[in-house]
Amino acid sequence: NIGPIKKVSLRTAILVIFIFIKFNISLIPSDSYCIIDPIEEAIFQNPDVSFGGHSKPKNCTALQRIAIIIPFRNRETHLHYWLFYMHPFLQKQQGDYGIYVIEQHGESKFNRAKLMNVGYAEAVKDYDYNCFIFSDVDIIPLDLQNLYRCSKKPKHMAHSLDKFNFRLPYKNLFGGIVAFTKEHYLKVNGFSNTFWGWGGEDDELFQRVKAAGLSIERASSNISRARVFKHKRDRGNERNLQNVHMIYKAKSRMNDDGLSSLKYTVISFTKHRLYKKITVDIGSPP
Ligand code: BGN
Repeated sequence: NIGPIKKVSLRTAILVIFIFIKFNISLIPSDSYCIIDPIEEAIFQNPDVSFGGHSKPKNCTALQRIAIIIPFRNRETHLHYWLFYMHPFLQKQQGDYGIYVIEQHGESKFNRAKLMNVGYAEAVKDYDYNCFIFSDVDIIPLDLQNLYRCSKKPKHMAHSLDKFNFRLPYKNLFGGIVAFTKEHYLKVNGFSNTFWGWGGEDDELFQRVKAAGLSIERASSNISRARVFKHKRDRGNERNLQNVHMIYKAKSRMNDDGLSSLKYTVISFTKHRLYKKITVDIGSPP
């Protein structure tokens, strides 16, 4: 049996709680817990990453020195989320790694594969890397057991994607994230430089691997589960079906089209807190 005063204060308390919930009012100042931009949070949470985006284990010497190459244009938000998620992930894996964001300058059609080659060429000048991981900016691994390392064979690291219901859509898929030792990347002469627009360059790389007498490996599909950030098709990266005919000519083309024929001009090379960004002019389709 509660008295009339207690009844009134109980009603007031319920009313106040109702108003707070209804109008989304909080007593905590909003910017004390909101992430305004994940890059700020990523910088704050990764003090051990050196300026320019390099990190290595403190108490041991890693056998692999890993360059992570990300082809890029107009995807700042994705990059910030990628860095936010991946720096802690790579440090937990005790990687000796550096992040290279290779930005295509200008408006001509996007050439993902050529940007990968530029990333390789620039990274080897920067540090004694012996492993190269070529990754899209919008793919995040979901399992820490998916090791960002090179193997004895070129490795496909993104074959179990949420956008394909975690199934391999076709047997030869070799897109998203792949890892090559220096020796193997040189052996296949890198990617082709001639795939402008979306699609096929990864299929052609798979054919290069085969033509070089190598085969690929994949981790078990539950370990390599990965998430792809949703996005619309980028302007300047429309599907290019003219590329299709080149895929199966990889064997005859690979010695003349790739690292050995790579030409580009560096527009800028900027060290950011958590990565290096190299903006390059890679020309335009013929
Ligand atoms: C394929 C693309 C790949 C891409 C995968 C997954 C082509 C070549 C013409 C058939 N291949 O269709 O580049 O990684 O889809 O999205 O477009």
